[in-house]
Amino acid sequence: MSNPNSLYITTPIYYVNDVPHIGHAYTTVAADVLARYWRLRGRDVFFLTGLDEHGQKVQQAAVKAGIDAQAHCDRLAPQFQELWKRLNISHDAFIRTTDAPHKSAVQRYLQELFNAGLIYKADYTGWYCTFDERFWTEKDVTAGLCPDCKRPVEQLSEHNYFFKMGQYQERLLDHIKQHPDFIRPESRRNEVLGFLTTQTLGDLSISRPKSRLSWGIELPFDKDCVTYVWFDALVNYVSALEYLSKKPAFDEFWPASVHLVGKDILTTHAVYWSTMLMALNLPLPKMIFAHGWWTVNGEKMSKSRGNVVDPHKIIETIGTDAFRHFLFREVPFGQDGDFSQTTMVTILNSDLANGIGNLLSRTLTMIERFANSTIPAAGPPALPELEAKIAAAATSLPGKIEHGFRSLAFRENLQAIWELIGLCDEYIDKAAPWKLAKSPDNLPQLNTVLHTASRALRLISVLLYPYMPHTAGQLAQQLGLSWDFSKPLPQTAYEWGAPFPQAKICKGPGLFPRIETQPQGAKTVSDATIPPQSTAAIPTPAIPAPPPTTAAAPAAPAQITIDDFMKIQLKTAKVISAERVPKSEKLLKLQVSLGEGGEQRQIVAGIGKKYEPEALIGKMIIIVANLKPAKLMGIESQGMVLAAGDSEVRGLATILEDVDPGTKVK
Ligand code: ME8
Repeated sequence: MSNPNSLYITTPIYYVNDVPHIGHAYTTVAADVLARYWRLRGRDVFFLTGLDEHGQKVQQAAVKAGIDAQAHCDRLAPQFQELWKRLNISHDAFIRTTDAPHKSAVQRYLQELFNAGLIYKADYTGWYCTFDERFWTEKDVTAGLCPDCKRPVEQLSEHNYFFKMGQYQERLLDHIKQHPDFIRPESRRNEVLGFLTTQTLGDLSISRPKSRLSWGIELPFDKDCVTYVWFDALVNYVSALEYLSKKPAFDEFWPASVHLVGKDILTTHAVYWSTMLMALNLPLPKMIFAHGWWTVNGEKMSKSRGNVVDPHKIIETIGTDAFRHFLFREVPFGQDGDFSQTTMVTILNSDLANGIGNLLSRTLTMIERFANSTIPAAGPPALPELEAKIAAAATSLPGKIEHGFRSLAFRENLQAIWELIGLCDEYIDKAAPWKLAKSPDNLPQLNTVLHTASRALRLISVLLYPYMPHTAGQLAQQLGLSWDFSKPLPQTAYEWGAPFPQAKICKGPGLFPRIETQPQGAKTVSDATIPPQSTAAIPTPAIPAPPPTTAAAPAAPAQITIDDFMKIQLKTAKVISAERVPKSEKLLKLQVSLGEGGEQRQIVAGIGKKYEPEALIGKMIIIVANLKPAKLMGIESQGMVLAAGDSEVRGLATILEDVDPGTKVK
């Protein structure tokens, strides 16, 4: 790569045998997160994704759909492109292996290897698996089944062309040993090393007779054969640079900085592609990163099981940024992960609704109320120890994140960002700006708290951008910053101590609504799988059930029996967030938690004359937990807060001792 500022990121090119699912989305969003981070840092990024349109799988899918293979590809390609648009994927090029310039490039490389004597013709007999499109040797096959997919194999004999892959075994082994970052993560590197040290690398069959498979690129030296789909597909990484970039890009971007792939296709990349490049005298990519595999509720995702997760349905319910966040928040990149709606909802509620969403909303609400909607300059310390802790965390964070992106530690980066969010929450709780606001003497300290929280949010917005581009934009805009994330940001954006103009804030609606698992709340997550009979059509997104709008329960009689009383379920609940209901003096909208990992609720309570919303956060209150949901000023309330007083609230009911939220009260 001639230009050290250049960076070339690729995803696999996906087979167009069916609609895209969460696995395809995973690799593509990962590449997008990287691309966005480095572009914002000023690197010249080329990000390539696309489609693998030849081969048996695609031909079979076209036959099943009853249409010509090219028509089938043309029908499916927009579905991938549409999903990438919805997922905010910022690829620079989209390759389709049926593009004419790609086909010529493949033929040119084949001819070059043939002329160099690196491709030869021979007879071949072996056990063939149609599904995996590959031959197996006698020792691989047990009971007539493919060792990979366990489908029956058949014995086939045919003329074939072979690429002299075996002769590169030692060179490849040396390359892997000398370049510790070439195959990542370490466990995958060891797998490939283990294979190359214990087994003999054979030559690779790179042709298919047209009589068996016609849907492929014709061999330039034999009109009766097409090339093996992998020889065609892998070449995309270099052919795209020849015709899909705005300027001649081969010298600038090759070798690729990172090929992102799933663990299923590590061998084809680490062994086939590397040896092909050696034969072509081209440098090897700097890194091949094989990430893990998503299962669904512990099971392999497959069409026949009917559990293939449809990204469209998830986006419809929780939104693009929340989905992008979820993909990397829990599962370390490189390891397998299990998709479950419950985990997704728990992560989203705690990280987004109660985490970053709440931090922004409470900070801006206080700036509105106590600082005339302008971020104040910092005054003297309010809580010196916590302020020092925040400053230390925030100062080291950009460096940590950069290191994380170099090693593709997507999850660790999010963890570090959320540590800062947690520190800020703790800071606001302890500094209690709503108390400071009561006396003009405390105004300088109050300003420090508001300033520090805003400064942290500014940094968080930059660092979250690669994962959640839309949210980052909203954060910046609400903080009154005029940042343009489509261009590199100045270094000062990453510096904790950089000047912070006293900007006017622009508070908008909450960033993330809370998600319910049952259809009683604001938003629900419905089944996100693609039905097994799904065709190539874009699945219709699930529409969440509308929340019930039942009126409040009738007034209780003057005297009730113990049985009547036992019908009322009272519970302790912890206030997570609180804000005023617009245009109401009395109503506050509370989000309360009924315990670790447990339920959360929204309650609208008429306590706004007595309490400032900020003063309630973290308080343990008592609620009627089994009251039918009702709407107050158009906002759903899922319960009632117990308070003393008649028409005027005098105080909230609470428990003297320290009990867990969700504890029954009787
Ligand atoms: O293999 N979990 O295409 P493909 C995580 N055309 N990632 C998954 C996944 C899952 N359950 N399922 C799929 C091909 N993926 C070839 C590639 S490249 C020159 C040719 C992702 O449509 C993951 O990136 O089968 C995996 O490697 C890729 O999709 C396979 O896509």
